[in-house]
Amino acid sequence: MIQKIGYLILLLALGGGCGQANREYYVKHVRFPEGASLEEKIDMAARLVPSPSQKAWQQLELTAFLHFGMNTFTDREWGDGKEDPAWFAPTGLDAEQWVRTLKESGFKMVILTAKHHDGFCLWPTKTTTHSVTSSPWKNGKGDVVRELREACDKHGMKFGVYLSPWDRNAPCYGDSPRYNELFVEQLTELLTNYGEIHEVWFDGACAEGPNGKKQEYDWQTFYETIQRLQPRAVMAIMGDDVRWVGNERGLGRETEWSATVLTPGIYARAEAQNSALGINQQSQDLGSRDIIAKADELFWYPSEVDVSIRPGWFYHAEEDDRVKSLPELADIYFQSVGYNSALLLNVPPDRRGRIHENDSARLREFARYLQATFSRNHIARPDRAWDAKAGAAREYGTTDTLPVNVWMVQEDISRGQRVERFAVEAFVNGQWTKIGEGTTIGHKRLLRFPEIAAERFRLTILESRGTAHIKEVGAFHAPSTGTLTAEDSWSDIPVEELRISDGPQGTAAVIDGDRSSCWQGEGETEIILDLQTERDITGFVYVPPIEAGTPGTVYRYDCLASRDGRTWTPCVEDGEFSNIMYNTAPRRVRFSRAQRGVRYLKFIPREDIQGNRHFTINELGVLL
Ligand code: FUL
Repeated sequence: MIQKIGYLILLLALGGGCGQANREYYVKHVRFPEGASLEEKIDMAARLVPSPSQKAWQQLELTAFLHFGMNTFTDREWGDGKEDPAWFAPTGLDAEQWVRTLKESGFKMVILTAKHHDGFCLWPTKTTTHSVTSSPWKNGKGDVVRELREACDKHGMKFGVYLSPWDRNAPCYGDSPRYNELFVEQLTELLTNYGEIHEVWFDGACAEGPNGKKQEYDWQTFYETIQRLQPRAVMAIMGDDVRWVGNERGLGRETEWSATVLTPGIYARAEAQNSALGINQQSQDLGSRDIIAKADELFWYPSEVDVSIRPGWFYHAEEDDRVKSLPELADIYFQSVGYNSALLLNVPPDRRGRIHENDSARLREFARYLQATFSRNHIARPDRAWDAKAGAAREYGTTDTLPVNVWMVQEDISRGQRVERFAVEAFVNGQWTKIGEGTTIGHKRLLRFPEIAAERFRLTILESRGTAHIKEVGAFHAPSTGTLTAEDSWSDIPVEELRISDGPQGTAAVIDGDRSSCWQGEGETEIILDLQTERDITGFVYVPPIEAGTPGTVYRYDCLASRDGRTWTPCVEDGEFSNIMYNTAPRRVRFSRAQRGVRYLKFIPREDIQGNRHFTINELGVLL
């Protein structure tokens, strides 16, 4: 049987007052003693915690899937393994462009389909000639896995591999022991020669081989190979670290328990146990009291939501206009990350070997949307830890009374997932008004509700499995996705409504809504935007040149606001666009205090990234 850290019981001496009868924590797995009462089971369930790798993985939240391979060139979703390796011919493969694009969009890890079901290997494996080695790409000397690894190292991105157990090319597939050996060899190459691997992704597809026999995978050995070579990697889907959410639509469960009764598919007992409970990966209830009452064991097995940005997993030119819209991506985010799941968003490189312009433009919008929403938490002291018993409530003050429409709450999952039901209220016009309620929390729960401006919020833990440990809360303002679809969405005030009140010649280029045109100038310069009417503003945006490291990219600056164009109030102290040399995403700067009744906004570049007074400004914008 598979032995794992999950079978260890971690004994933690906690300080008093946590309210649990027993202070043991169970890492990854707990088996209930025979005859345990529901109360005992629930108490144990509350003390089930993730392994360190699972916890680190849950904190990543955003991972990108890269489906790329033979299917990219055959226009198929599943190849049959009979493809000619000569068809694999990217014309300008640029793994760095993939990683840069994804990094700028907030992704923390990428997972590449090193081998899909067609058996074509994207690295020069010794196990088969059905690989890049037999393709014309780089005269057979190419290695996609290595190029991506290097790009990931350069840009500080974590790296994972998808290796399909189902192989429609390998002649020994179906001859179980022989194919298992080949598969372990492939796994060994990937986990030995490419540095640290953070996630190993196996789907469960399984079929008959050319001999007509159904392949039986040796999960135990696959598992041990990963443990031996990459002990910190999580094993996903056909693994016991990360659970498939159950659909490819980007839709998590509103009630999502990481502590679940679903036995991972790699365990021999999985089928019998799961069918006895009447559950599978699609079931809605995988962790309620009712289902725990019937179960013998529980797993920390958090959910991953995999979905493609396009209709297919692989690139198809005919889908260039069917890239998911910003509202769709925003919904996916709230229904995955916001539902205690990690989001694995697929962005398939095209036949050049680049992320297509339509996908990268959409990813930039998505990143701007997330940045606009989450860069400003309106709660004062949001990370005050709180040990909450069922029925307990805590009030949170705000930093301002600007409208918000998103509530965030996180449990300290290193002390278990416990909250079963909670409510959020806002104090408006002298009374508490309920703005939302939810069930589970776990690593993160986001609630959306109509805009509300309040001085205080109140979180009530209505039901919990013992004392819940609330780690952090937040109140945010998500802009309307409808207004963010255009490339000019770096400014909350449409650029057409802005004017240049004063500035050197050519400064109109900074409000023309076109990122490719810019203003360039030398020395002491002031650019004054006229908002045309008095507005309450919360920040401004500087859009630098697209190319990283362009001389003139502003590094130090001042920004001042005025009602009349004569008296100026500084909005930012020692303005500095940190790290702008390497990250050229538009800089959205939020002021420490909202500025009321602003008609004019003055931007003064002081120094560029090379210490010179030569400046390039592509666009400026205003944040409301
Ligand atoms: C499935 C595969 O069959 C699809 O082609 C895709 O790779 C998806 C993520 O996993 O099992």
